Amino acid sequence: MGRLVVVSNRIADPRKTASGGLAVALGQALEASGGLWFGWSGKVVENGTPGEGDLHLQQAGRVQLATVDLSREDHDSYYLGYSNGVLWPVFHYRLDLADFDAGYVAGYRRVNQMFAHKLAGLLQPDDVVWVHDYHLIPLAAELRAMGCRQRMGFFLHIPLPPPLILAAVPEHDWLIRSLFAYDLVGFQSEADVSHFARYVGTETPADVLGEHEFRAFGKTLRAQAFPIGIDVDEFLELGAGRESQEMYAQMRDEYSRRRLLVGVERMDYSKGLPQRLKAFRQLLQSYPENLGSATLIQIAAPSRESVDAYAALRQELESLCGAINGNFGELDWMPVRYIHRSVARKRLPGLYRAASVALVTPLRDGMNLVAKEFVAAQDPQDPGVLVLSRFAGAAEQMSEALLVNPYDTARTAETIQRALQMPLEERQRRHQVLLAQIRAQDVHWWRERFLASLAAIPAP
Ligand code: ADQ
Repeated sequence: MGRLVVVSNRIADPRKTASGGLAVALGQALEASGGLWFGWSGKVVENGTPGEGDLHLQQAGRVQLATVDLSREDHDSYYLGYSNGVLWPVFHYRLDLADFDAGYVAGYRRVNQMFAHKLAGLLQPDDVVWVHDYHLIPLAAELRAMGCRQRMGFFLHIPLPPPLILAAVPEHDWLIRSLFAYDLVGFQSEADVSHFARYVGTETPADVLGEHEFRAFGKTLRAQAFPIGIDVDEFLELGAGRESQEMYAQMRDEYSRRRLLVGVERMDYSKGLPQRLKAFRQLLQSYPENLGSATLIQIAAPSRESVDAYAALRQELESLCGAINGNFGELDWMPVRYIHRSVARKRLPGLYRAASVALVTPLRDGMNLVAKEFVAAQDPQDPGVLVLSRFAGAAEQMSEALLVNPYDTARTAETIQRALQMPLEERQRRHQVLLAQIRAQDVHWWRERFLASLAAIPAP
């Protein structure tokens, strides 16, 4: 196989631990092939010309990093507008939050064209191109239009909704047609693959050639589930580090007389935060033995704050947390500690390990890596319990977690109570199965399976 070229909206320097498991895993593959990582620089040029941006090249070991600046107008239409104001909500089944402003798609297309143009000049004939996520769906089609014949794969990190939800996007046929410019399209879960197959079966003239093969628009496409994992060893190493140990000791100390529950995410309406807080409130009401004891640490890192729906969510959360603390709190006990900041990655394993229960209850999630990180961080002798939404992609693999419907407040509260009461033996047994599972299907397995499938497809 030739050089690997990874394209994603944001790129990360794979040598920095702050970047996380995905960057490390992709970085390793790039190192091995002496590859190229291409994406937006993160810089917005006020008064810049739409469709134009400077290209920056930088060497990081054997990996070349190539980034492009965006003009304000491009950033607002491609990134905030179409990617995060249309595709993100619709793909998470939230048609009510989508803003189908016609100007956004023009910017989305323009930036994909510009990226394709800049990238085409850097490609070598035997490169293998791996494009990531919803920001870049039409990239391969633009590259093909410029004559690029390299093997190209696409991985969608977020869910693909059922056909009739997808069809609400005015440009849905263009988006799916664009996917046929790739040779391989990867989804997080079998549910996503089945939505794709149903969409293609009902909305396009495609022939289904086999379980994972579709032919339409003069092109054959393979579409399959590749559930993403974490780098378990990297996470264990972080857990053994000083920062994580300190975090653990500090939490254990401070909460020695309490039961700790933890939630960690980006502040996003897909993560089910208000529903979770309501379930926690119900827990305190229905099972008063938790009063003065159960403490939920909810970390919600700021995210996409200039998109309107996010500001409304923040207000709702702050008022819910305030009401729970006001109604149930005591001078020496606050039921919810809500923190609107991110936690340093090096400290995360210590926080997870100090918790008796993790609440990972998104309304929809492509995969959800926090669920897997929580399992990796536990002490196998005395592990915490994972309460996981059945609507996270991770639920397909992690059936030994306690699965919940986050919309069902009463049953979720009941399940949290069950998690808090679970006997040691059952906790150990469930943890052992979950750990073996996330180890077997880790981020390296994910990357190798995707790239092997892509390599197995005959070059176009
Ligand atoms: P995200 O929606 O960002 O990712 P997730 O997979 O849960 O969701 O988290 C990604 C990483 O961010 C994890 O490593 C986690 O530890 C870290 N993180 C999240 N909140 C944090 C916080 N407050 N402080 C510090 N670190 C935090 C998208 C999709 C997911 C999919 C991933 C990967 O939405 O469904 O699992 O991509 O494909």
